[in-house]
Amino acid sequence: MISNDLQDIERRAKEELERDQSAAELENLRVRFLGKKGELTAILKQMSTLPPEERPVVGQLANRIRANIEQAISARGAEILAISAAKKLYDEKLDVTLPGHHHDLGNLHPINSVLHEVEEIFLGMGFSIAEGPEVEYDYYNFEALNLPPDHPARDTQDTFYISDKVLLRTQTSAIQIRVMENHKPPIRVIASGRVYRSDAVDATHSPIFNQVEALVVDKGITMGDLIGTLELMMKRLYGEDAKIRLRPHHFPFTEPSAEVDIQCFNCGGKGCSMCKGEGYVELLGAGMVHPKVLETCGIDSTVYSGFAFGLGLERIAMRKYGINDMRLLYENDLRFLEQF
Ligand code: 2NL
Repeated sequence: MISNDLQDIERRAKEELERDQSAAELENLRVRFLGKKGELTAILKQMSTLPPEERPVVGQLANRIRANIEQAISARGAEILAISAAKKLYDEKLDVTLPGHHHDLGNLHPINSVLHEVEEIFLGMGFSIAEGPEVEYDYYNFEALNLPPDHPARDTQDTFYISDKVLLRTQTSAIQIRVMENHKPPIRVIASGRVYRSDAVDATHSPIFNQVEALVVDKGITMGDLIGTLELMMKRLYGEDAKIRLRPHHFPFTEPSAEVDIQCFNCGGKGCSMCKGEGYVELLGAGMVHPKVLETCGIDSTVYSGFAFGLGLERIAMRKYGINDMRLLYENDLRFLEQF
């Protein structure tokens, strides 16, 4: 019976509608039941097999069922839309009263922060920054710096040799030699980086440490320029009250040479336990560039003169921040590093 088939279609369509969850599923259902190739159309095609008097009745029934199904689909469509809108609202709800996420901010390592300070001071005086290799030729590290092959500072006890001619640089001076080789005076550079010495680790020694060196070469450079530059640097680093003194010393690459001390902050020069009764604390080594070093780099020492000094960043950082054991600087313990 066609009319039974029609009612069966309506019943199944409504049943399926209840299960459908999305607009796409609904459209699929509409096509299957009401589309040109759908079930309802297929049944209407059988109308011609009916006796003529039954056709209008079945036709009306078919139209009513089509209208019912269409109406049910659009009602279900509205329902699905409302459900998905409600779900979206729920999913996207934002609680503006929740506390924010906390991100820990990193900060500079005390060695880097002192390095940046020194760099800023010298950039402000028109210096450039030079770099060089940590694996270096013996020539740049020693020979060009007036350290002959039998000099005690080249002792294998202190230097990590890689081969006869190659080593881990023991001082950043090697960088400055390369600068003098490649540039004509006037020269104003600072060079910094890791240097290596075969030292045992203790509170004031490490086989790897960091140096900064400054080098100035020009006509008429004197000891006065060296002292003025050192005083300015120390006042910037430690405050206007910083007082320095120079003691005669010896380095093979400078003549004259000096060790530079800073007056003890704790006792103001009277002598206390912090400066071991000295009133001063050693900070760095300095001097006028040895004429032999200038000549080796192709600079005429009768026309040009220069000064140089070198300092250990660890020592400066330890003084500045009151750190009493160098090892703390290398252990990367956050409880320590977060204090700076
Ligand atoms: C220290 C302090 C120093 C220099 C480094 C230097 C560099 C050139 C020429 C001459 Cl290219 N001197 N650097 C000078 C004096 C001291 O370092 O205690 N070193 C062992």
